[in-house]
Amino acid sequence: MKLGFGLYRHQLNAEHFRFARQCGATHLVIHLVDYFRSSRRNQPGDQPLGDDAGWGLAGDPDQLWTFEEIATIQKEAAAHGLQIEAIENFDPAHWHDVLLDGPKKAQQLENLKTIIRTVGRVGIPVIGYNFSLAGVAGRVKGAWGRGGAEVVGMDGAYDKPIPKGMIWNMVYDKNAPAGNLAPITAEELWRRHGEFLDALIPVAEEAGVTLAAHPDDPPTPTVRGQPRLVNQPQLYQKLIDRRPSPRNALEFCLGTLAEMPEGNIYDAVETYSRQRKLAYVHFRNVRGKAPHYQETFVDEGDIDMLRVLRILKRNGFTGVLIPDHAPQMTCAAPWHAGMAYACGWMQAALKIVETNL
Ligand SMILES: [Mn+2]
Repeated sequence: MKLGFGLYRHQLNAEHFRFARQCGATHLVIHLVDYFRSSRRNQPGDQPLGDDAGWGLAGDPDQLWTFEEIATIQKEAAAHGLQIEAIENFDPAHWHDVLLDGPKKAQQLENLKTIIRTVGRVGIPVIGYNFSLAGVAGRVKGAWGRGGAEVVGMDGAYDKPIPKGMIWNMVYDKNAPAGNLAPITAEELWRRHGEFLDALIPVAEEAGVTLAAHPDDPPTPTVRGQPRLVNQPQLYQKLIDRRPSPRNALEFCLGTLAEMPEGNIYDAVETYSRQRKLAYVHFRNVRGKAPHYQETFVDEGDIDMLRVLRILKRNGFTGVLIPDHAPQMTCAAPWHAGMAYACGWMQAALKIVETNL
């Protein structure tokens, strides 16, 4: 197994590449969507949190990520000893009508095909995505971690409707008419996702790129009044079975899966790693169940992370694990300290498991 590190768009620079490598990472998962450009609430020194207005403006609908742009980042990362394992998340500007079943759907499926082919040409093996209308919304922050560390969590359901012009917690049309998105059913969301897979998996197979689905974070039955796709561990199986292919796989988020009210995290790790469906892992711990849970330090929450690593090892998982989010630690660099702590713990845990101690 390999230690990876997730970097947001504004962190794709030499300073952060060096920091990730110093933490022991050999691989990167990078975000090309900028969640910090225009949000009132998202702080560049923490994970994005947002408010009712989401994470600010989506990107340029007419500007798809180019080969040159991605290859340049890849080259710079390589110069720092880091290999890019995945690009995480599509830009809502490029696929809002795929999620919404809107008038630009056909054109935007072509956008996604172009992006998949480009990423394949650069040589990055995975694209992580989250097929969700509300996206990652409804979470709050508090000093709930060990020693009063500031962490993110959920304190009750969040069902304030999504305003028109917003999708996936970002604004893709700031001139949208007033009013809210009409709620859809879970069946309709699954139908849209099935069409997405049918259109894109053949292209992903050809391009040599795995599409990896993140479960719904937070995994409540609805967020902002809209259904979730994967908010219980067994729904991952439905997603896999909808279009069987080695390129239809999972961005396996331990924290989100453990937040789910049903199932058991160890069974989920066993079931999906045995099927070799884990493209990469978000290695994050949590306390409680949605809609009342808190993220924790990696060694503090409900999940026995060593037990998880032993299951992964037994089932032959050799892929990348990234810390996902970490608590903010009280010092001059709260994000850096939290991430470094997580990486140090993971390095030691991986050594123990890989050498059968
Ligand atoms: Mn995650």
